[in-house]
Amino acid sequence: MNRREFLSKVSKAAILTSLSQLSCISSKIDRPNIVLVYTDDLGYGDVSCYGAHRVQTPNIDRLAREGIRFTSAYSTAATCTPSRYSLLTGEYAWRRQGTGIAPGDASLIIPTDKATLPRMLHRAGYTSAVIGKWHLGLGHGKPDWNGELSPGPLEIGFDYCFLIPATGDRVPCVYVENHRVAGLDPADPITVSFAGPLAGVPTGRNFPEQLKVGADDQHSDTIVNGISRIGYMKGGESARWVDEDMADVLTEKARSFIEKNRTTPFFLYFALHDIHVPRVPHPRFVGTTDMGARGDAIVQADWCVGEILRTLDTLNLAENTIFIFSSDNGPVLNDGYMDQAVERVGDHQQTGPLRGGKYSSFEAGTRVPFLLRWPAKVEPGESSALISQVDLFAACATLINHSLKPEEAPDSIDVLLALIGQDKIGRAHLVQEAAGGFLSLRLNQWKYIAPSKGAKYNATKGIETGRDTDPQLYDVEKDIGERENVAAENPHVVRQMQQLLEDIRQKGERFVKHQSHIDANM
Ligand code: NG6
Ligand code: CA
Repeated sequence: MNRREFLSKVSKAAILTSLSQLSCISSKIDRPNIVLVYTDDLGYGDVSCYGAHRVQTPNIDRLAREGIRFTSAYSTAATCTPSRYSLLTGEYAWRRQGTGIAPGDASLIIPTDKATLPRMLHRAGYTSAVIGKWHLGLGHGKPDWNGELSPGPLEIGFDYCFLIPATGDRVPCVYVENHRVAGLDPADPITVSFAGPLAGVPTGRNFPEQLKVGADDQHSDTIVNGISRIGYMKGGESARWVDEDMADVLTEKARSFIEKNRTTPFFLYFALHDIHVPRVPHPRFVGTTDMGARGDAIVQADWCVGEILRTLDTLNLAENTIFIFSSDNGPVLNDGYMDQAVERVGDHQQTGPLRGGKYSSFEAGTRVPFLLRWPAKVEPGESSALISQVDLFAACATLINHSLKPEEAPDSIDVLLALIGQDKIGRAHLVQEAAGGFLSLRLNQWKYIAPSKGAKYNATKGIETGRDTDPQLYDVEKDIGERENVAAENPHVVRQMQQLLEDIRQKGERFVKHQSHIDANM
């Protein structure tokens, strides 16, 4: 039975049974801990439980074995900032200006009075932390790297943060702990510039012989730890991170947060740097694959997952902890550094069977690995339910018995039953955002890509953008690789999807009538 037939057969009785099961679930559970390990740029085919064979990811695979492996789960966007914005607010990022890839000196993008997932959980008694990559801006105006970095995560509801402020490839290359740059010596203040070079500071452009890894022009500004970055910085020597130690530093912070908060319900948003560029894994992971730094960074990410699993086991917390593993967008091999990712990829399929990649409108931009383990409630298995990361907000609301107000999380659908394996359908539809804000829509077996101008292929990244001046329609159930555009044969489907996308632009997904049928007469 395909998705459409199934939907038409779902009876009222079945829905009622699910609802009563759910109320039974929420009455019996004591608020479970929630751990979200969010990898960066990890593709659908990059881990062994999704088909990779040139890299082994035993810890991530353990989550798949002991939990549910989702095959139709999506980030809301094909780049980092908008995906993270949606995850934390329950709102599609394209509704808000300024949510594209954030510059290294962006101010906080999430308004402090907005409903957020950590704030909702905080009100329900959770202690929450974001550890790792932030990339949602800090402060009002330009961040004051030598002073109070506020507002930031703590002003949108987190209780603790330890951050890579933007990305590993952007300055300033320092960690931020709560409101301050960690380990900063006031006698050696930080200067940051994205406008132009700083006098006396070597860049990759001028001193290529100082580099551990070659880079393209955009990544050829200030050299920190032998790696040139986007942007210029000076000072702050004692606070600078060492890329090779980043996974260890972040994992230790995550472990200690869990240990400290073992007796209260906690929400840990652990946003790994891996496998974003620059890929500079610790020497103990170098050479663990034959794919170069990108493969070795996947092994390192798997190690991070293993450490968190081990911590939960040791503290006897695993049983009532919801452990979610996913990625913020799809994969890219060449994202600015000459780290052999392209040369050594061989037959590894970072996108699995999907077309496109990071930045793209095609499926590989946003369809990502998604695993959920919750030993107390969830039977292991596999699910093709359609879910989006924007849904975690509404699902968590149900979990803690919070009813969403109309202005809260407008695009978040309560897919809790799908997440725990009791509903195989999930959402009826979802919107996908490619780099540049181009939108696509999934509905049943269909994927509609709205027409747009621009290059179809990004030669530097080696990725098909998915752009076309004609509408594109793919039947991703029969044609997961989006090879055959069937828009011309199905004009009524295209019309209906255009209309639905327009409706969703006007109002949040929660307020749009869920359409699970294509009307042949439209
Ligand atoms: C791009 C960078 C890329 C990466 C990306 C953000 C250039 C040419 N490319 O602008 O290297 O940093 O931003 O990636 O500057 S993301 O995963 O955080 O969205
Ligand atoms: Ca990313």
